Amino acid sequence: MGNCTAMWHRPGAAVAIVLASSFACGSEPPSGPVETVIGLEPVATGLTFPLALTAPTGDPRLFIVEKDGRVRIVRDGALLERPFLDLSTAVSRGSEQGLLGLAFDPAYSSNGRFYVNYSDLEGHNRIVAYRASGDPDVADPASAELLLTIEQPFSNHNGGHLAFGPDGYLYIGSGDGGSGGDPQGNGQDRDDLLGSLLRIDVSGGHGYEIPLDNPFAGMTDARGELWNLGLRNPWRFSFDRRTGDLYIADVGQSAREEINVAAGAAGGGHGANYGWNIMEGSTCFADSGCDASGLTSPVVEYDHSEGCSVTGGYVYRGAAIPELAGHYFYADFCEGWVRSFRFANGEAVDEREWPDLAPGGQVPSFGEDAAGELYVLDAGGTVSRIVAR
Ligand SMILES: [Ca+2]
Ligand SMILES: [Ca+2]
Repeated sequence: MGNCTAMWHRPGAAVAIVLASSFACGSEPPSGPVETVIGLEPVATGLTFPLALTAPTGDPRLFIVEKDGRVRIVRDGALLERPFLDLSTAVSRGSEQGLLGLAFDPAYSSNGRFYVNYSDLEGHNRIVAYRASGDPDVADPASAELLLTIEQPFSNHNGGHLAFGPDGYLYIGSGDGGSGGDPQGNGQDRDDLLGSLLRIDVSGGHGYEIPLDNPFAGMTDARGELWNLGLRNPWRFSFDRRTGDLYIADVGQSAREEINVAAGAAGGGHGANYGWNIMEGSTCFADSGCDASGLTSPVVEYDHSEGCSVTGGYVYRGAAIPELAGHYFYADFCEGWVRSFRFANGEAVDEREWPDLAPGGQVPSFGEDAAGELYVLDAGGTVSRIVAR
Protein backbone atom coordinates (compact mmCIF):
# COMPACT_ATOMS: atom_id res chain seq x y z
CA MET A 1 0.00 0.00 0.00
CA GLY A 2 2.26 2.77 1.19
CA ASN A 3 5.90 3.13 0.45
CA CYS A 4 7.77 4.14 3.60
CA THR A 5 11.23 3.60 2.22
CA ALA A 6 13.56 6.50 2.79
CA MET A 7 14.06 8.38 -0.45
CA TRP A 8 17.06 10.66 -0.45
CA HIS A 9 17.07 13.46 -2.90
CA ARG A 10 19.46 12.84 -5.75
CA PRO A 11 21.79 15.77 -6.46
CA GLY A 12 20.92 17.32 -9.77
CA ALA A 13 17.34 16.14 -9.86
CA ALA A 14 14.47 18.53 -9.37
CA VAL A 15 13.76 19.15 -5.69
CA ALA A 16 10.40 17.56 -5.24
CA ILE A 17 8.33 15.80 -2.67
CA VAL A 18 6.94 12.51 -3.85
CA LEU A 19 4.65 10.96 -1.31
CA ALA A 20 3.12 7.68 -2.36
CA SER A 21 0.07 6.80 -0.28
CA SER A 22 1.68 8.09 2.87
CA PHE A 23 -1.21 7.05 5.14
CA ALA A 24 0.27 3.57 5.42
CA CYS A 25 3.33 5.11 7.09
CA GLY A 26 1.70 6.64 10.10
CA SER A 27 -0.62 9.30 11.39
CA GLU A 28 -0.90 11.63 8.42
CA PRO A 29 -4.16 11.76 6.47
CA PRO A 30 -4.30 9.88 3.18
CA SER A 31 -2.70 11.68 0.30
CA GLY A 32 -2.06 10.68 -3.26
CA PRO A 33 1.22 11.25 -5.02
CA VAL A 34 1.99 14.94 -4.93
CA GLU A 35 4.88 16.96 -6.21
CA THR A 36 5.79 20.34 -4.86
CA VAL A 37 9.03 22.17 -5.44
CA ILE A 38 10.12 24.17 -2.41
CA GLY A 39 12.83 26.72 -1.83
CA LEU A 40 13.89 29.68 0.26
CA GLU A 41 12.52 33.23 0.17
CA PRO A 42 14.58 35.75 2.19
CA VAL A 43 12.53 37.77 4.68
CA ALA A 44 15.37 39.61 6.44
CA THR A 45 19.03 40.26 5.65
CA GLY A 46 21.88 42.05 7.37
CA LEU A 47 21.23 40.49 10.76
CA THR A 48 24.04 39.70 13.20
CA PHE A 49 24.16 35.91 13.68
CA PRO A 50 20.41 35.19 13.88
CA LEU A 51 19.86 32.06 15.98
CA ALA A 52 16.17 31.90 16.83
CA LEU A 53 12.86 33.00 15.33
CA THR A 54 9.43 32.82 16.90
CA ALA A 55 6.21 34.79 17.35
CA PRO A 56 3.44 35.15 19.90
CA THR A 57 0.28 33.17 19.22
CA GLY A 58 -1.73 34.78 16.45
CA ASP A 59 0.84 37.53 15.86
CA PRO A 60 1.90 38.06 12.23
CA ARG A 61 5.23 39.60 13.20
CA LEU A 62 8.51 37.66 13.30
CA PHE A 63 10.80 38.02 16.33
CA ILE A 64 14.40 37.19 15.50
CA VAL A 65 17.11 36.67 18.11
CA GLU A 66 20.59 37.95 17.32
CA LYS A 67 23.39 36.16 19.17
CA ASP A 68 24.95 39.43 20.31
CA GLY A 69 21.91 40.23 22.45
CA ARG A 70 19.18 41.86 20.41
CA VAL A 71 15.67 40.78 19.49
CA ARG A 72 14.62 42.22 16.13
CA ILE A 73 11.14 42.42 14.60
CA VAL A 74 10.04 41.85 11.02
CA ARG A 75 6.70 43.60 10.59
CA ASP A 76 4.77 43.77 7.32
CA GLY A 77 7.81 42.39 5.51
CA ALA A 78 10.28 44.97 6.86
CA LEU A 79 13.04 44.54 9.46
CA LEU A 80 12.52 47.25 12.08
CA GLU A 81 15.66 49.18 12.92
CA ARG A 82 14.91 49.53 16.61
CA PRO A 83 15.32 46.30 18.57
CA PHE A 84 12.36 44.91 20.50
CA LEU A 85 14.86 44.18 23.30
CA ASP A 86 18.57 45.01 23.54
CA LEU A 87 20.63 42.98 26.02
CA SER A 88 23.93 43.49 24.20
CA THR A 89 25.68 44.98 27.25
CA ALA A 90 24.51 42.12 29.52
CA VAL A 91 25.52 39.18 27.34
CA SER A 92 28.73 37.18 26.99
CA ARG A 93 29.42 36.51 23.31
CA GLY A 94 32.00 33.73 23.31
CA SER A 95 31.67 30.98 20.75
CA GLU A 96 28.60 29.22 22.18
CA GLN A 97 27.50 32.10 24.40
CA GLY A 98 25.09 34.92 23.72
CA LEU A 99 21.38 35.60 23.71
CA LEU A 100 20.34 32.04 22.97
CA GLY A 101 16.60 31.62 23.37
CA LEU A 102 13.25 33.43 23.32
CA ALA A 103 9.72 32.24 24.04
CA PHE A 104 6.46 34.13 24.28
CA ASP A 105 3.98 33.29 27.01
CA PRO A 106 0.96 31.39 25.64
CA ALA A 107 -1.10 34.29 27.09
CA TYR A 108 1.19 36.99 25.67
CA SER A 109 -1.70 38.87 24.06
CA SER A 110 -3.16 39.48 27.52
CA ASN A 111 -0.15 39.43 29.88
CA GLY A 112 2.63 40.73 27.59
CA ARG A 113 5.11 38.32 29.16
CA PHE A 114 8.01 36.69 27.40
CA TYR A 115 11.19 34.88 28.38
CA VAL A 116 14.81 34.96 27.27
CA ASN A 117 17.81 32.74 28.00
CA TYR A 118 21.27 34.29 27.73
CA SER A 119 24.87 33.90 28.85
CA ASP A 120 25.50 36.57 31.47
CA LEU A 121 28.80 38.40 31.90
CA GLU A 122 30.12 35.56 34.08
CA GLY A 123 29.09 33.01 31.45
CA HIS A 124 26.17 31.56 33.39
CA ASN A 125 22.77 31.10 31.77
CA ARG A 126 20.01 33.36 32.99
CA ILE A 127 16.34 32.74 32.24
CA VAL A 128 14.66 36.11 32.59
CA ALA A 129 11.04 37.19 32.16
CA TYR A 130 10.18 40.53 30.54
CA ARG A 131 7.00 42.35 29.67
CA ALA A 132 5.90 44.32 26.65
CA SER A 133 5.68 48.09 26.92
CA GLY A 134 2.90 50.37 25.68
CA ASP A 135 4.58 50.24 22.27
CA PRO A 136 3.92 46.77 20.83
CA ASP A 137 7.23 46.83 18.98
CA VAL A 138 9.36 47.58 22.07
CA ALA A 139 9.71 45.60 25.29
CA ASP A 140 10.04 47.22 28.72
CA PRO A 141 13.68 46.67 29.80
CA ALA A 142 12.80 47.65 33.38
CA SER A 143 10.39 44.71 33.67
CA ALA A 144 13.19 42.12 33.92
CA GLU A 145 12.60 39.37 36.48
CA LEU A 146 15.32 36.75 36.92
CA LEU A 147 13.66 33.33 37.13
CA LEU A 148 16.58 30.93 37.12
CA THR A 149 20.37 30.88 36.85
CA ILE A 150 22.12 27.81 35.44
CA GLU A 151 25.76 27.91 36.52
CA GLN A 152 28.19 26.92 33.78
CA PRO A 153 31.48 25.26 34.75
CA PHE A 154 32.82 25.78 31.20
CA SER A 155 31.99 28.21 28.42
CA ASN A 156 30.54 25.73 25.91
CA HIS A 157 27.46 23.48 25.77
CA ASN A 158 25.06 26.06 27.15
CA GLY A 159 21.88 24.81 25.53
CA GLY A 160 19.80 27.95 25.66
CA HIS A 161 16.57 27.16 23.85
CA LEU A 162 13.17 27.99 25.35
CA ALA A 163 9.77 26.73 24.26
CA PHE A 164 6.34 26.26 25.78
CA GLY A 165 5.01 22.74 25.62
CA PRO A 166 1.44 21.77 24.78
CA ASP A 167 0.97 21.50 28.57
CA GLY A 168 1.57 25.23 28.99
CA TYR A 169 4.85 24.72 30.84
CA LEU A 170 8.12 26.39 29.89
CA TYR A 171 10.84 23.99 28.71
CA ILE A 172 14.50 25.03 28.91
CA GLY A 173 17.35 23.30 27.08
CA SER A 174 20.47 22.84 29.19
CA GLY A 175 23.79 21.39 28.04
CA ASP A 176 26.19 19.26 30.06
CA GLY A 177 28.23 22.26 31.21
CA GLY A 178 30.90 21.91 28.60
CA SER A 179 34.56 21.09 28.17
CA GLY A 180 34.68 17.76 26.25
CA GLY A 181 33.36 14.32 27.11
CA ASP A 182 31.42 15.61 30.14
CA PRO A 183 34.28 15.44 32.70
CA GLN A 184 31.93 16.25 35.61
CA GLY A 185 29.36 13.62 34.65
CA ASN A 186 26.61 16.23 34.49
CA GLY A 187 24.70 14.35 31.81
CA GLN A 188 23.82 11.53 34.16
CA ASP A 189 23.69 13.50 37.44
CA ARG A 190 20.15 14.32 38.52
CA ASP A 191 21.10 16.84 41.19
CA ASP A 192 22.12 19.67 38.85
CA LEU A 193 20.40 21.64 36.13
CA LEU A 194 22.82 20.51 33.41
CA GLY A 195 22.38 17.90 30.69
CA SER A 196 18.59 18.02 30.66
CA LEU A 197 15.50 19.74 29.49
CA LEU A 198 13.95 21.60 32.40
CA ARG A 199 10.19 22.05 32.78
CA ILE A 200 8.79 24.85 34.91
CA ASP A 201 5.41 26.48 35.54
CA VAL A 202 5.49 30.25 35.00
CA SER A 203 1.72 30.75 34.90
CA GLY A 204 1.69 32.45 38.29
CA GLY A 205 3.05 35.65 36.81
CA HIS A 206 6.09 35.84 39.09
CA GLY A 207 8.87 33.36 39.70
CA TYR A 208 8.14 29.75 38.83
CA GLU A 209 6.79 26.55 40.34
CA ILE A 210 7.89 22.98 39.75
CA PRO A 211 5.02 21.00 38.20
CA LEU A 212 4.00 18.22 40.58
CA ASP A 213 4.17 15.66 37.78
CA ASN A 214 7.80 16.39 36.93
CA PRO A 215 9.70 13.09 37.21
CA PHE A 216 11.85 14.14 40.18
CA ALA A 217 9.51 16.64 41.83
CA GLY A 218 9.83 16.51 45.60
CA MET A 219 12.90 14.24 45.64
CA THR A 220 15.80 15.29 47.83
CA ASP A 221 18.55 13.81 45.65
CA ALA A 222 17.44 15.33 42.34
CA ARG A 223 16.41 18.69 40.96
CA GLY A 224 12.67 18.91 40.53
CA GLU A 225 13.02 21.10 37.45
CA LEU A 226 14.34 18.20 35.35
CA TRP A 227 12.06 16.77 32.69
CA ASN A 228 14.64 14.29 31.37
CA LEU A 229 18.40 13.71 31.49
CA GLY A 230 21.35 12.30 29.59
CA LEU A 231 21.62 15.15 27.08
CA ARG A 232 24.93 16.64 25.95
CA ASN A 233 23.88 19.87 24.31
CA PRO A 234 20.22 20.03 23.29
CA TRP A 235 20.84 23.26 21.39
CA ARG A 236 17.44 23.20 19.70
CA PHE A 237 14.27 21.28 20.52
CA SER A 238 10.64 21.77 19.53
CA PHE A 239 7.12 20.48 19.94
CA ASP A 240 4.94 19.38 17.04
CA ARG A 241 2.07 21.82 17.47
CA ARG A 242 -0.46 19.22 16.29
CA THR A 243 0.66 16.07 18.13
CA GLY A 244 2.72 17.49 21.00
CA ASP A 245 5.62 15.21 20.05
CA LEU A 246 8.91 16.52 21.46
CA TYR A 247 11.91 16.60 19.10
CA ILE A 248 15.31 17.04 20.76
CA ALA A 249 18.38 17.46 18.57
CA ASP A 250 21.39 16.65 20.75
CA VAL A 251 24.81 17.77 19.55
CA GLY A 252 27.39 14.99 19.68
CA GLN A 253 31.00 14.91 20.89
CA SER A 254 33.24 13.95 18.00
CA ALA A 255 31.47 11.06 16.33
CA ARG A 256 27.66 11.10 16.20
CA GLU A 257 24.83 13.65 15.96
CA GLU A 258 21.36 12.59 17.07
CA ILE A 259 17.68 13.49 17.10
CA ASN A 260 15.38 12.07 19.76
CA VAL A 261 11.60 12.09 19.49
CA ALA A 262 9.26 11.60 22.44
CA ALA A 263 5.64 11.00 21.44
CA GLY A 264 3.23 13.35 23.13
CA ALA A 265 0.67 10.58 23.33
CA ALA A 266 3.20 8.46 25.27
CA GLY A 267 3.95 11.11 27.89
CA GLY A 268 6.45 13.31 26.07
CA GLY A 269 9.52 11.53 27.37
CA HIS A 270 8.74 12.00 31.08
CA GLY A 271 11.98 11.13 32.94
CA ALA A 272 13.68 9.72 29.83
CA ASN A 273 17.43 9.19 29.94
CA TYR A 274 18.94 9.96 26.53
CA GLY A 275 22.21 8.33 27.36
CA TRP A 276 25.03 10.91 27.44
CA ASN A 277 27.84 10.34 28.43
CA ILE A 278 27.33 6.60 28.70
CA MET A 279 26.53 6.71 25.00
CA GLU A 280 27.03 9.05 22.08
CA GLY A 281 24.20 8.32 19.71
CA SER A 282 23.74 4.55 19.62
CA THR A 283 27.39 3.80 20.42
CA CYS A 284 29.11 3.47 23.80
CA PHE A 285 31.12 6.54 24.78
CA ALA A 286 32.69 6.54 28.23
CA ASP A 287 33.16 2.76 28.40
CA SER A 288 33.27 0.58 25.30
CA GLY A 289 31.37 -2.18 27.11
CA CYS A 290 28.58 0.08 28.31
CA ASP A 291 25.19 -1.02 29.56
CA ALA A 292 22.48 0.65 27.49
CA SER A 293 19.56 -0.70 29.48
CA GLY A 294 17.10 1.99 30.48
CA LEU A 295 18.48 4.46 27.98
CA THR A 296 16.42 6.00 25.18
CA SER A 297 17.99 5.70 21.73
CA PRO A 298 17.83 8.40 19.08
CA VAL A 299 15.39 8.14 16.18
CA VAL A 300 17.84 9.65 13.69
CA GLU A 301 21.61 9.90 13.86
CA TYR A 302 24.49 10.59 11.50
CA ASP A 303 28.25 10.47 11.89
CA HIS A 304 30.88 13.11 11.42
CA SER A 305 31.57 12.16 7.83
CA GLU A 306 28.29 14.02 7.13
CA GLY A 307 28.53 16.97 9.51
CA CYS A 308 29.66 18.14 12.93
CA SER A 309 26.77 19.64 14.89
CA VAL A 310 23.06 18.92 14.51
CA THR A 311 20.64 21.84 14.38
CA GLY A 312 17.12 20.84 15.39
CA GLY A 313 14.18 22.43 13.64
CA TYR A 314 10.41 22.02 13.53
CA VAL A 315 7.63 19.84 12.23
CA TYR A 316 5.88 21.68 9.43
CA ARG A 317 2.26 22.51 10.33
CA GLY A 318 1.75 25.55 8.15
CA ALA A 319 -0.98 26.10 5.57
CA ALA A 320 1.08 27.18 2.58
CA ILE A 321 2.53 23.77 1.65
CA PRO A 322 0.06 21.08 2.78
CA GLU A 323 2.23 18.30 1.37
CA LEU A 324 4.88 19.05 4.01
CA ALA A 325 2.52 18.44 6.94
CA GLY A 326 4.20 16.28 9.53
CA HIS A 327 7.71 16.53 8.12
CA TYR A 328 10.41 17.53 10.62
CA PHE A 329 13.21 19.71 9.24
CA TYR A 330 16.73 19.81 10.65
CA ALA A 331 20.22 20.77 9.53
CA ASP A 332 23.89 20.42 10.24
CA PHE A 333 25.44 23.65 11.46
CA CYS A 334 28.82 23.09 9.83
CA GLU A 335 27.84 21.55 6.52
CA GLY A 336 24.73 23.68 6.06
CA TRP A 337 22.58 20.94 4.54
CA VAL A 338 18.87 20.65 5.37
CA ARG A 339 17.11 17.29 5.74
CA SER A 340 13.69 16.11 6.85
CA PHE A 341 11.86 13.03 8.06
CA ARG A 342 8.47 12.06 9.40
CA PHE A 343 8.10 10.36 12.77
CA ALA A 344 5.68 7.47 12.39
CA ASN A 345 5.15 4.41 14.58
CA GLY A 346 8.26 5.22 16.59
CA GLU A 347 10.66 5.61 13.72
CA ALA A 348 11.83 8.00 11.05
CA VAL A 349 10.35 7.58 7.58
CA ASP A 350 10.43 9.61 4.36
CA GLU A 351 13.97 10.79 5.07
CA ARG A 352 15.32 13.17 2.47
CA GLU A 353 17.70 16.01 1.83
CA TRP A 354 16.75 19.40 0.37
CA PRO A 355 19.59 21.08 -1.52
CA ASP A 356 17.39 24.08 -2.35
CA LEU A 357 16.85 24.73 1.37
CA ALA A 358 20.56 24.99 2.15
CA PRO A 359 21.11 28.72 2.64
CA GLY A 360 24.78 28.60 1.72
CA GLY A 361 26.22 29.24 5.16
CA GLN A 362 26.11 27.78 8.63
CA VAL A 363 22.62 26.96 9.95
CA PRO A 364 22.34 27.68 13.68
CA SER A 365 18.57 27.38 13.83
CA PHE A 366 15.19 27.18 12.21
CA GLY A 367 12.18 29.30 13.10
CA GLU A 368 8.43 28.85 13.24
CA ASP A 369 5.95 31.71 12.96
CA ALA A 370 2.46 31.98 14.41
CA ALA A 371 0.93 30.41 11.31
CA GLY A 372 3.25 27.41 11.45
CA GLU A 373 5.39 28.43 8.49
CA LEU A 374 9.07 27.55 8.82
CA TYR A 375 12.24 29.56 8.36
CA VAL A 376 15.90 28.71 7.84
CA LEU A 377 18.42 30.93 9.60
CA ASP A 378 21.87 31.53 8.12
CA ALA A 379 24.53 32.62 10.61
CA GLY A 380 25.77 35.05 7.97
CA GLY A 381 22.70 37.19 8.62
CA THR A 382 19.85 36.07 6.36
CA VAL A 383 16.53 34.61 7.46
CA SER A 384 14.46 32.86 4.79
CA ARG A 385 10.98 31.35 4.69
CA ILE A 386 10.43 27.89 3.23
CA VAL A 387 8.07 28.44 0.30
CA ALA A 388 6.54 26.56 -2.60
CA ARG A 389 7.89 27.42 -6.02
CA1 LIG B 1 22.56 16.69 35.14
CA1 LIG C 1 21.69 10.29 23.34
